[in-house]
Amino acid sequence: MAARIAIRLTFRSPLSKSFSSRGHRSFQSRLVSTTNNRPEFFGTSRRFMAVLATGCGATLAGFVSYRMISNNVKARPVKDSNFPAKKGISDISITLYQYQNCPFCGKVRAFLNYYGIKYNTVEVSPLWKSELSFSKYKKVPLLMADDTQINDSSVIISALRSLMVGQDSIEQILVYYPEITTKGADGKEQTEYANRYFIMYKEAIDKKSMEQEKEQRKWRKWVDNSFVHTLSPNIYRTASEAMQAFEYFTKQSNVSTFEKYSTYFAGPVVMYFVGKHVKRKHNINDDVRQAMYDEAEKWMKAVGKRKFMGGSAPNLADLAVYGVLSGLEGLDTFKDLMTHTTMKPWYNRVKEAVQTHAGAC
Ligand SMILES: N[C@@H](CCC(=O)N[C@@H](CS)C(=O)NCC(=O)O)C(=O)O
Repeated sequence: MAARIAIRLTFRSPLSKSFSSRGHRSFQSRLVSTTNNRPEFFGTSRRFMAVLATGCGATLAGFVSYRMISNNVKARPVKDSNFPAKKGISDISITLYQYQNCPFCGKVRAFLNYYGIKYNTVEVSPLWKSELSFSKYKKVPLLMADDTQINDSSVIISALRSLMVGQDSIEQILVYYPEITTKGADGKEQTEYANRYFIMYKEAIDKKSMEQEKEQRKWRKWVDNSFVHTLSPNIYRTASEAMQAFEYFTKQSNVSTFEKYSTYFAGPVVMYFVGKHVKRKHNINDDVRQAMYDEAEKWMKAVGKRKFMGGSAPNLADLAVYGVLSGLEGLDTFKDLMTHTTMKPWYNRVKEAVQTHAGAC
């Protein structure tokens, strides 16, 4: 693939120009301990690895070395002590910038609610996005942890979970999820985050936990790369479903009356075509309902006889699947999914766990 690659590490305030060599070394040893020395390439997508391998022309024997990344960004090593001391998750002020019905935002809310983490939300206006004027990144969800900005739902979840299980500060943790910008053959910039599905443990974990982590990563990735893409072609499958979704979403979102009525006819039409575009782009079967049911049953088969994929309690994959669906509850798509698949009892169990903050300690 003729791709040009630029690796850009995004450092968040207050360390915007700093980089910790020690932090990165311990990061590598942590990867080894969580992957049992198997070259799982940080859990990043094959496409990303292919781009890296081609673009850099480098042999990637297991993982991208700190040296390679730091050479690209000409990083200036700093001591770990340059990072602020760790604050516990409950001592951090968390603000989630979101659209109420965005599936990726639903994922983050499911995570925060399940663990009983306090947070504020800012509902972003989908047309003007004036609430994101401070940020170069213009997608939601975007999360502020005190003054530190975190982009991308899966990075947000992995970083916050790492904070809960480790001893590093959030600023230190974010070094482990570098932002990587690639330019594809079509000339468009794409942003990836290395390790986005990895939880960074401070201590080695046992073999059983390692297997559970691997399964969790696999299905979190499936939510982002497969399952979520079967949803919008269903939500906007027909003109009347597109209208229903538009009505339902605008009722819950930060759309002014003016915005609502100025887009009243255009909105559903645009979304109808967006649904078709997503269907084509992700090569989804013409019977989009069936395609969604099939994916849902794949998930249920993976859960098997367990109460949750996580066993007696939901893991991050359970929360992710629940999260992307939770914003659709008022729609025909959701009702059909619950009626025509075996998902409902599992869905209700996760919903109960999330609503009662069952993961709070
Ligand atoms: N990979 C990102 C995807 C986020 C995403 O695509 N969000 C959509 C809303 S659902 C968005 O902000 N799109 C840009 C827009 O609305 O202009 C994540 O997981 O957070």
